[in-house]
Amino acid sequence: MFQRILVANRGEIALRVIRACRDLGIEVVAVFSEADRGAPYLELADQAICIGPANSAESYLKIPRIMSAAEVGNVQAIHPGFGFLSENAHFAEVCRACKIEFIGPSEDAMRRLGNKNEARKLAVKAGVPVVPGSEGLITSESQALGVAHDMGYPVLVKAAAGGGGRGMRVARDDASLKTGLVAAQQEAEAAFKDGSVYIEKYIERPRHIEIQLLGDKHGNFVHLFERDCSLQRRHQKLVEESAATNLPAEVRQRICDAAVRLAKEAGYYNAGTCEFLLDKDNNFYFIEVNARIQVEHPVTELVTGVDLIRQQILIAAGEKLPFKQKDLHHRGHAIECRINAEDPANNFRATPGLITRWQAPGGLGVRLDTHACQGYRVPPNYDSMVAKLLVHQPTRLEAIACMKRALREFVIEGIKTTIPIHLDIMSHPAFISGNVDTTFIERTWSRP
Ligand code: MV4
Repeated sequence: MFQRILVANRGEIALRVIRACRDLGIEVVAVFSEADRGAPYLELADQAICIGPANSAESYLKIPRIMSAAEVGNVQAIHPGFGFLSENAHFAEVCRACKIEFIGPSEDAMRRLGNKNEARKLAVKAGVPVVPGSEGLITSESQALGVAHDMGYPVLVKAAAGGGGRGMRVARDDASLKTGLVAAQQEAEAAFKDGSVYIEKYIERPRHIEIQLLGDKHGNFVHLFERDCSLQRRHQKLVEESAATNLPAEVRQRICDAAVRLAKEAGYYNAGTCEFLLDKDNNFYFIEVNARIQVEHPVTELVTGVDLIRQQILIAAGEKLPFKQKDLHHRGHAIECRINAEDPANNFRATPGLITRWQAPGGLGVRLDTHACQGYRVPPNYDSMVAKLLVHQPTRLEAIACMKRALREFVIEGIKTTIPIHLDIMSHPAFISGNVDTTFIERTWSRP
């Protein structure tokens, strides 16, 4: 087992990993940029090392700086958290070259799954349903038109290297396909230095269902059920929950089985998530794999009782999964609201600054994952998430009621936050009935 781990991240997830290490009796080294110097969570690490300026390209994303800190800190493993270097196969490769364990999947699995067209091919091979689409990459306009005419409009042009909705264009006719193809290619080239695209049938108003997976290095896999992450705005998730509402047990079982098949086919290990679109007829289609721990992992921790970060560390150390599929049970209902330093009344403009008052909610079934507190200054340089508020209750309606209570208890002053829109969402009839999809937020809270 590792004696000492470095956390190559910041904020809430850095604190989450620090805690998991403490629980395991593992020493932990934190890193910080100038913008995070003096942040309270750094005091919970055994050592904290400055890795550069506020700009993440010069600190949290700078591999030589992280590796130097790992050397100075004398660690045997690095946990990358999410974002930053978490899905960077080259970083994993550098870790291996330095004989430091990367706490995540193999470089090989990351490379193959990082390309969505490759991941799609792997899914087909594993017998996992994918959205009908082009067989491989699109190399010409005439080919694109041919695929679209065969499938029928609307179609979606997607960047193979894409993610987070970048390099995607919907086309509803030949004209918009021609312009969308070029636009998607250019956007992908600029964002990922890889302009390759493919085409899928466009699924209107899908739900976003994802399956949490764990695999060890001995070929054992389990799923930890689903999360419904349909409530998002501009590809930023706002609310996640488990179980997914109105999802027939038989469909749920088939999605979970499909996700495990894909993980096996990919030779995957550590934590990962398989993303699916669910159409209005409950057909599901694989879209991509997230080869990292995700922001919303605590939703799954609440309903399964499994500490996912602890499992990540144990898997990286070569241990076998301590449970089998039949040992895992889904209990109750969990909801997560992401509390961001953003003003929902002002087009979600970022609102960094000093938190002058912070009164955290609590009580049975309430979990708050945060690195912030009264007197903490939210830096303007990073993601605006300041807390994840979660509830776990026997039923969905009880969870919604508890979330409303917790949101009302939560006092944050000095900065505007997304708490008000979460209260509106929790009170919205469409949300309460589970009648939502990935377009709900933008349809309901669009600017006049
Ligand atoms: C789609 C789609 C509809 N049809 N693919 C968005 C980012 C990437 N993860 C995949 N995405 C989508 N792919 C087809 N064939 C709609 C989306 C989509 C979406 C997916 C999940 C969560 C939120 C979304 C918001 C807008 C579009």
